[in-house]
Amino acid sequence: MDRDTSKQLIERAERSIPGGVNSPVRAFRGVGGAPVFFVDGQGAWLTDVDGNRYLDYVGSWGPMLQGHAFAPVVDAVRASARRGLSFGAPTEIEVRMAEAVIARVPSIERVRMVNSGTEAVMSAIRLARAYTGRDLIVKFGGCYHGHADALLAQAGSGLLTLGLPDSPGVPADTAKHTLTLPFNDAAAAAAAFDRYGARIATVIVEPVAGNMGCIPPRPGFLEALRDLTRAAGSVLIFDEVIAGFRVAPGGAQQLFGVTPDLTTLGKVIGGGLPVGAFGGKAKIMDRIAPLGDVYQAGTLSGNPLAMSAGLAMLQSLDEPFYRALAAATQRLARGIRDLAVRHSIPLTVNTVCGMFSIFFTPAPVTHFEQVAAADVDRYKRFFHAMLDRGVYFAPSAFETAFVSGAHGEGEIDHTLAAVDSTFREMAR
Ligand code: KE4
Repeated sequence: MDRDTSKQLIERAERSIPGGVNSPVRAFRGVGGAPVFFVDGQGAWLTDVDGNRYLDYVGSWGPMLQGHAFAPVVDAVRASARRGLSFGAPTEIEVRMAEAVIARVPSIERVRMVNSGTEAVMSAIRLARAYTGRDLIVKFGGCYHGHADALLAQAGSGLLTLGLPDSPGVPADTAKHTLTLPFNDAAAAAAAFDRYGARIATVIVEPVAGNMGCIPPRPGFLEALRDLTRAAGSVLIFDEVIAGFRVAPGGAQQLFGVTPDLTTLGKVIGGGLPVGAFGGKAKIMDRIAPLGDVYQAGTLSGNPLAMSAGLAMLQSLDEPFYRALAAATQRLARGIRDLAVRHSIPLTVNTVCGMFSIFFTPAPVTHFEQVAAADVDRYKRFFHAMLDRGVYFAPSAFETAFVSGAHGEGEIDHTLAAVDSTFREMAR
């Protein structure tokens, strides 16, 4: 495939944007080669600046649950834009959007709109610390919650040693309030509460991990976090920026039947426009300004244009949609597993409704150490071979692939034919 225009564009972009991209993962550093510049998306398909077409499994990292240029969203945005884009004042559509979120997510009684998942998480953490009067937060290795300082902390030297900065610019004084534990390890969480319980403000978890590839919660893990936080008076935050509205109408908390105190949302909720949200029990959320004393604000939070996109997206999602999404994803995963056996390529495919990941390892993948043991070089070969066959997976072995409502039988067949050809090449 000729991608010369993309190659020219990244060289030009690097002269004005750090790394030539506005978010690091887009730079293809995880797979090598030059990133592809896209110019158009329709349904499950993308077209790059050289006119090449690709079947898209990135979906803008999750938002494009109904595929690209989804007509109800595009039409809603057009109609809204004609009446002005943002007023910095209350609008009725913000109320309708809040009501739509509350109607869908079991634990949310009050919700505040923001402009990104990072902002949602940053705000929820501040609220949980204020509500409990505590500073310590618990997160899990391999989970990503945006780039707020408090969440850019890595595990200390020992399992229960407090955090170290995970990026320059994050003060040690900030990172030391963050404890990072192994995902899916209820015993480690219990040990942390034994040692720090009364100091723990909140536990934040991706109820379905999506930032180390797709990893479902082990049976009992989320329930253990719910019991531990309730007993210690800590706030349980489900970061559903990926899982929210993707794995079930009410997100992972509905799918797995565990109710958090706060939930953070993003991606799907904006239908492709910049929207994040945090919400939960009224007794906690009512601490947020101006009703309460915990400050949080945003110039474009809840702007009518983004709300029109998000509301049109949410209104398009019903039970039959999720059944079809899960069925398409399962058919694709079964096909990939069968082809891997035919071509003697050891791999594991994890799926949760419309999200899946391929790990080039024969072992089950339930936590980060097993992800790290997978063959990343094989993923890189897979990525580029599929890209050359017109199928666009995440340019990183540590991300999740997304199926959309626009991935029909033909798209799944096209993908499996490309996988067959790719595995045949890889097996040589
Ligand atoms: P944003 O600030 O990027 O909107 O959201 C941060 C965030 C929070 N929580 C979870 C569970 C997330 O997955 C994310 C963002 N996800 C990454 C990749 N999975 C977005 C892609 C990127 O960083 O460019």
